[in-house]
Amino acid sequence: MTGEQTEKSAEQPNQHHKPFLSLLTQKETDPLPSSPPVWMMRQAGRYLPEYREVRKQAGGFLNLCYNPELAAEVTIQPIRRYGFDAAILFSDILVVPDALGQSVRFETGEGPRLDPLANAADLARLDPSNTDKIFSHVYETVDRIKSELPDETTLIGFCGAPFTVATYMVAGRGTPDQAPARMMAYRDRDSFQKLIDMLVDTSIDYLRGQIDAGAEVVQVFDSWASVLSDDEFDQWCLEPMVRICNGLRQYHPQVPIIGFPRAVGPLYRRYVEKTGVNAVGCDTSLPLEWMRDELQPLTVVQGNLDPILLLNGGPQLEQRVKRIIETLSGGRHIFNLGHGIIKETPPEHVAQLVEYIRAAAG
Ligand code: 1CP
Repeated sequence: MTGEQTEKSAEQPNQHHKPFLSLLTQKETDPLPSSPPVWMMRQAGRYLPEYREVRKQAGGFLNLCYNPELAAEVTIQPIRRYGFDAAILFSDILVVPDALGQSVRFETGEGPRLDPLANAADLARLDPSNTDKIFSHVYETVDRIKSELPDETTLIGFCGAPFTVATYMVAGRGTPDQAPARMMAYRDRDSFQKLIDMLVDTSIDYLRGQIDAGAEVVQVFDSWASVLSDDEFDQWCLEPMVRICNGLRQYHPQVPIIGFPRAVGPLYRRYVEKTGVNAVGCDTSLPLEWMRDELQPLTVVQGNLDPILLLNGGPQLEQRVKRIIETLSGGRHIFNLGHGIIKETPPEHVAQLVEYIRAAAG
């Protein structure tokens, strides 16, 4: 055995027990698993009665995010129920602005609220030097999850991509088209660039901390990338993601990175080529044949079942699961939704989905 092989097996114990991690780290020519590994975006959440129970106990949503015992519990709930191949850390992308000093509130029945960032003076009040006070709760959660998770389950850490996080920081809330951040990017390019740069550096630190605490894969959510023109996409989404990937790989070259530039259509290809992400999250609108022909030769594809179809259930769900698996089974594929699970989804539909996936692959 060569020195290199010895080192690799010492670094990655149990990897052969972890179908999700194996798929992300194997060579393109290695044999494929008999069925695609599966997990679901927002798999821990309000559609599960056991989540709602813990959420009540925790008080506010951020209290849940910063309580390692409870956050670990809700992370593991969907694994117990469904045996997904991966668990995703329970937290939120808005922990980052909270850690930078732009405090975040979640009001009941409404989305997140922050004091909007309007100009250079607001930006100057952010403090990137003191984020560990908040991040350490998350790292403790990761450590706890790791000790409680079954050996075969991979733990995913995550953060929001700089542009998506910036849209909430500038508007102070979710909006239908995230116009406030797009306006700031045109009107005060220097300030917006400073904000993105701060988020790039903080995201690298934060993901690095999650990996040091035990995350085995990371996903970067760019849920709002699709509101930008192609040139703006290059500047605010692509280039920052290249810096995050390069920055992280300096410390953790072996840890797979999944990018999710939601709904960017043909720009997906450029994103994969330029960032070198180990897998790409595909939204529901991306044609399966296009994913197969344009993306799968370059990277692992993840997706892309319509969350509304999962909410609906029934024979159409089964047919679509079959078609997704048949179309993508010639290459590397992780089964997932095209976006987060909807909170009204009956938990039985999710159990059925997992059955369909395993049956479709035979
Ligand atoms: O009341 C509650 O319990 C709050 C609902 C909730 C949950 C369950 C929020 C508020 N965040 C989360 C958890 C969460 N958020 C996870 C946990 C892990 C898992 O997937 O199981 C993750 C990965 C996120 C990521 C996230 N938060 C994104 C990116 C992914 C996506 O869905 O596009 C975004 C945009 C957010 C912001 C956010 N947090 C919460 C809400 C309701 C929103 C959207 C706000 C809006 O745009 O109006």
